[in-house]
Amino acid sequence: MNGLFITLEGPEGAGKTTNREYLAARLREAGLAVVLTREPGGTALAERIRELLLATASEPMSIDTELLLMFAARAQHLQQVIRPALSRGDVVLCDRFTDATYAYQGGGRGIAPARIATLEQFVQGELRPDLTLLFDLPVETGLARAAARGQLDRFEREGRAFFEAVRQAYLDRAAASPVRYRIIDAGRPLPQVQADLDKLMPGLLERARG
Ligand code: Z5A
Repeated sequence: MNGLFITLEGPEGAGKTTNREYLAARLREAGLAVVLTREPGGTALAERIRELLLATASEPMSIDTELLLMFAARAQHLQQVIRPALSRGDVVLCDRFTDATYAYQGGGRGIAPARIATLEQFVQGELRPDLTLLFDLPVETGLARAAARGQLDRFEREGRAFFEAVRQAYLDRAAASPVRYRIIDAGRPLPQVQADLDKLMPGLLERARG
């Protein structure tokens, strides 16, 4: 695979969606082909799985169902979008990927990382992101931003302890893989966050052009 696989991660309201648009625009200005996508979702079928995952239903979803649906959506997304784009040599900018599973289903729900790793290997084989941008911010700041948007989805209704565990799981993973991760302080005003992204651009361009 010749492309560059970049994932954007972080807790609620971290600004992943806002900043992936910014980053995509900068990379396209530089002449690169960029595929902008997200998880769970990214294909018609995977977006239907996303709806199941985010909706609050009358029947509680078991944590194993949640885990398996995340990977079901990911399998479809990999086959339809991510692997073909990387084979073409494109830059794939993906809003959340398997680090989110380790953070939410692992840190948040308490599923053992080894079980997640088994599914990761089954669904992805050796494919892992080349670079992961972790937008980190205090839980209360992120929740306030998410709340300001209006209706909360099934995850956003979780309590503060859940989101603290998610944030910590992300930080632990970043500490364990410092080469793959860049931690961005996302609690600052947007221009400062985007100034950090600008500083990453020369390195990204070099890697994307091989
Ligand atoms: N999930 C999971 O459990 N396991 C998995 O494996 C995967 C996902 C892949 C949906 O993800 C849910 O799926 C998610 C985890 C779970 N849980 N939740 N909730 P999602 O990525 O679609 O949903 P999200 O995390 O809730 O996204 P978000 O809240 O939209 O956050 P964001 O994309 O990082 O932020 P944003 O939309 O760019 O910004 C939020 C608001 O803040 C918006 O009004 C911005 O204008 C504002 N903003 C952004 N940056 C700033 C700064 N720097 N200052 C001030 N205001 C800002």
